[in-house]
Amino acid sequence: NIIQSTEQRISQIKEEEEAKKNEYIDTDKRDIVSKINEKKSQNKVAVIAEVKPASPGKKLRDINPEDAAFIASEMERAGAVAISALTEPQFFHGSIGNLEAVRKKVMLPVLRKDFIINKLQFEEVRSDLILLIAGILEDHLEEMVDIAIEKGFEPLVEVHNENELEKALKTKARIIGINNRNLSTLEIDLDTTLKLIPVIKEFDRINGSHHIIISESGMHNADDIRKVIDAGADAVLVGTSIIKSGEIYAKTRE
Ligand code: IGP
Repeated sequence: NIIQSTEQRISQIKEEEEAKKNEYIDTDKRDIVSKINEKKSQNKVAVIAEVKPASPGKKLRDINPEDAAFIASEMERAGAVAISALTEPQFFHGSIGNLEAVRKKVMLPVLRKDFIINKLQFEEVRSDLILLIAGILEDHLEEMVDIAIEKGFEPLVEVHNENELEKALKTKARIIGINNRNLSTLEIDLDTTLKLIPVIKEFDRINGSHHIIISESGMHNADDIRKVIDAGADAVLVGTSIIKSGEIYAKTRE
């Protein structure tokens, strides 16, 4: 009857809604997962390069939007799979303007690196990926991941220990970042990546899922990178050592 057929129409609307929700991941031109897979298929290391003016207590160099755009385009030319742009102003000297300039200039996916604690921050600026730190969001993590996805961001959930990782694995995020730097002591330990990867692999094996694993922070040479890649990381995120190398930065105006 007419009510039944109307209900059918309604369930179709619901299905279409669901399909739309998942659509951005598959149709987004700036999909980091395909970028990473492309690199891996060429037997190359996938590097997410970070435009990083400073870290707490350590100024690296001033980066205005014009510099940020230039630096990012050099990173793209050098083969980075994505650009991470710091937008936190106080401790990392980042800016929304830097991210906007970067995303205008390059074709790569852009990760917003900031301390996201309130959903209003999603409205501030468009990025392809957004960092969500499990250790800060705690019980709000799952909700924030859902909102990020709904708003069209690819969440990158950052963890530093097994407890945070377990929470991350319960969310819909498909990208996990393992931060080798302890955010409270600032100490670096690459073994953090080596310790947590098997936990993710085991979870994926049991659940038939597939997470993308990114090892973040504290890598300064090829040996460091080899260590985390051999352990099973799909990509690395590097900031400081690119900036310090001066290769790209030397070309920007002083
Ligand atoms: C880059 P490094 O050691 O290469 O500069 O690290 C990146 O991992 C680091 O900047 C970072 C970060 C963060 C910054 C990782 N997680 C969270 C701000 C907020």
